[in-house]
Amino acid sequence: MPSEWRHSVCALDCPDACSLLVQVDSDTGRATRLKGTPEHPITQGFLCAKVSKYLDREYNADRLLYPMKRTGPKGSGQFERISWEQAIETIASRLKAIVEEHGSEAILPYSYAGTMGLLNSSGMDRRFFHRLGASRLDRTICASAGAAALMASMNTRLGTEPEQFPQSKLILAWGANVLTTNVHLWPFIVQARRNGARFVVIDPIRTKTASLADEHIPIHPGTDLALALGMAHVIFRDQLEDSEYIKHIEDLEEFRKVAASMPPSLAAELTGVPATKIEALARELATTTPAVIRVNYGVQRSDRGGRAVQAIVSLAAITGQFQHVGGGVNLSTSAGFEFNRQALERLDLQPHPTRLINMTLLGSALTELNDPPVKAMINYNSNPAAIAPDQVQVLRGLAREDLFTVVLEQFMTDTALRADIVLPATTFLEHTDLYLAYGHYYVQLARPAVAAPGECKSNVEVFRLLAKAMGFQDACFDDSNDDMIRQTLDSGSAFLKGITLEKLDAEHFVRLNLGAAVGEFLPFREGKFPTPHGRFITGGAALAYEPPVESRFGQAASKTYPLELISWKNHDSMNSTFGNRPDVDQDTAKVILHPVDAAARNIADNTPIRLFNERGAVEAIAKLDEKHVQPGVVCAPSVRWPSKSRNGLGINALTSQRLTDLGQGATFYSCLIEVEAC
Ligand SMILES: Nc1nc2c(c(=O)[nH]1)N[C@H]1C(S)=C(S)[C@@H](COP(=O)(O)OP(=O)(O)OC[C@H]3O[C@@H](n4cnc5c(=O)[nH]c(N)nc54)[C@H](O)[C@@H]3O)O[C@H]1N2
Ligand SMILES: Nc1nc2c(c(=O)[nH]1)N[C@H]1C(S)=C(S)[C@@H](COP(=O)(O)OP(=O)(O)OC[C@H]3O[C@@H](n4cnc5c(=O)[nH]c(N)nc54)[C@H](O)[C@@H]3O)O[C@H]1N2
Ligand code: SF4
Ligand SMILES: [Mo]
Repeated sequence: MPSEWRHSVCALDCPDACSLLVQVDSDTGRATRLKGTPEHPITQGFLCAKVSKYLDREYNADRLLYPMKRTGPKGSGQFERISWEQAIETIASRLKAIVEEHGSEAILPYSYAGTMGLLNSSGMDRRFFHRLGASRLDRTICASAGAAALMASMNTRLGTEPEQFPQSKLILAWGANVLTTNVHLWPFIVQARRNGARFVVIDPIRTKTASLADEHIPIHPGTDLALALGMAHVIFRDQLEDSEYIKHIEDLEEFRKVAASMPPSLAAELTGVPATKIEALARELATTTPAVIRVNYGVQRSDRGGRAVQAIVSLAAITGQFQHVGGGVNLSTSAGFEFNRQALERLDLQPHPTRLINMTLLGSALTELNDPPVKAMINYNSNPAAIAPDQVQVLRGLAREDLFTVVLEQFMTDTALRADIVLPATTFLEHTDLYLAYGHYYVQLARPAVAAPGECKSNVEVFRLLAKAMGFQDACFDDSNDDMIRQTLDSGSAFLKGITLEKLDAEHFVRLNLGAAVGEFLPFREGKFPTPHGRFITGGAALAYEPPVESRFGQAASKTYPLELISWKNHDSMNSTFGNRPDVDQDTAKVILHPVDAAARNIADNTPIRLFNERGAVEAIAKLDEKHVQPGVVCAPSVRWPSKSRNGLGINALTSQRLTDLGQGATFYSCLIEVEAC
């Protein structure tokens, strides 16, 4: 049968932002195969396990195909099909009535990175909500602590190019499960190891990444700040800092002082990492060039997570690693994409300044907020019923009969199940979008590779329709996708010079103009941080260590809830996306316990257990494994669909709305629980 290969871009929330090739049957227009683009320097022709199977999701019988309205009680799953005209008209008239009675800030958008495409995640939607004067959403659920840390220290978020990793002699994966969450970095690490690099993983869990490393250093959850300070202590004590490069540090003396208060013996007590190991790792980092730290978001999902990231980045600064190709730190590359956000998002359309609501605090926002209360929530690119912390409270909020909830979705998620109006959404294979990446420096464009099924519409189209129905006359609501892409690329930034829509259409992916050849981008070689004085800021006294509230040494430590829960990323899915798949469900139903903790509770392998604390309880199947976790730590592959869980609640029934020290982020990985057989 005749077929052709079309280009696309994986839109999932992943640093790799892969370039895809979609084989499409010319007769039927149906996609028949997916593969990674061989020529893309990061994708290198392969896809991760979950997206290799994406066509199962694309053509799944459970895809939402038509607009629907609720006919039974909230959450009952009783819906009837309606037309798009009816749906848009119902939404617009409800929103108008809410604005009239409670003011526009009673309307809350809720979205995250279900798609990373700019037009569909921060384009027409932002214009619509800004023009409406809705509350703004502070998008803190994932990366805000780490992002705030980079901003505090460097006032930008640039990271070592993946292409430089083969030159490294020491690679630290610090709270980074590379093989699961960032698999396209792996081949570069393999190359580095062939060239003699040592690969060390710092992680409370013995992940697959950790088990394949030269060394795995297990650490107590949330204690990375203490480890980083302990290492800095050794480096300063033994005068191993880079005496030239430290001139580029603004608050060096303050950093010395705070490090002096964390001798390796104390760091060892707090982190569970032996003092000899802390000494050795510190010396290795200081005396190996180039060394690179791949720190990932695992580190910052804890009370002290922001400052931990700042202290880790400071280690790279005092050891001068930013000077060398193959050195430095990689948390995110996103600041390289200096798009014209103002033109894309149009904050200026706001009729008046509006309040900011932290998405991590959704449970409180829906149940406690007043003046005005949230009366309407429009949800897209996110599944808060599964992914937001303090799930019992979130579900209580979503159950409010007086809350008008609209959900734009591809599947009947737990959030969609609780909607008043459900709108069927396109997938990334079906719409146009522009992509940045947070794990590399290539801008990408995707055009629809296949037709949208049923009556699915893109978020851009839906918000365009809603704007019209609300009577918004502004010309920006008539912009085509291409208009929006042109506006976004037109920022005057040197990094984007020459990168046009036409070029992207012809080439699909284009490297940013970083002013350096591939693999040679060293923005901080001579300091020159974009901070007020051009110097790096460690944070100094603000880095003083305190244990996370919910941890073995924290304020909330108790005999009632003695176990530390980490609900990390599942290898085979993407947050709650793919939650529709039965096989994902079986994998995520298992929770890993250390045999010592299990024995103390009479829990046998492969038996049902109940995990609980004062916020909620979750049922799962115990998997005993003395290799994966240390005693005292419980590990749950994170967010499954609550409706598919044993007792209708997911792991986030246990996590709290406590926020991080920087960036007001979520503290998913600082969570105390107890476990019992059931
Ligand atoms: N397969 C897959 N890939 C994904 C995702 C997914 O759900 N599945 N999600 C995507 C998203 S949204 C994101 S944000 C990224 C996240 O990517 P990562 O940050 O790499 O993923 P996490 O699993 O959150 O955390 C990484 C590691 O940190 C460890 N960790 C937890 N607490 C601590 C701690 O206190 N200290 C240290 N040192 N380590 C700790 C965890 O055990 C885990 O192995 O991955 C993206 N990629
Ligand atoms: N316990 C625990 N909780 C966590 C985490 C954890 O590790 N542990 N991780 C946290 C992190 S890092 C993150 S980023 C969040 C992720 O939270 P979310 O951003 O909510 O991610 P997903 O669960 O993947 O849900 C994305 C939804 O968007 C939908 N979608 C995809 N593309 C489109 C589109 O084009 N249009 C529309 N309308 N919908 C679309 C998908 O069908 C999917 O249901 O979860 C957080 N929650
Ligand atoms: S999820 Fe990540 S690794 Fe998998 S195809 Fe998408 S961008 Fe690539
Ligand atoms: Mo995330």
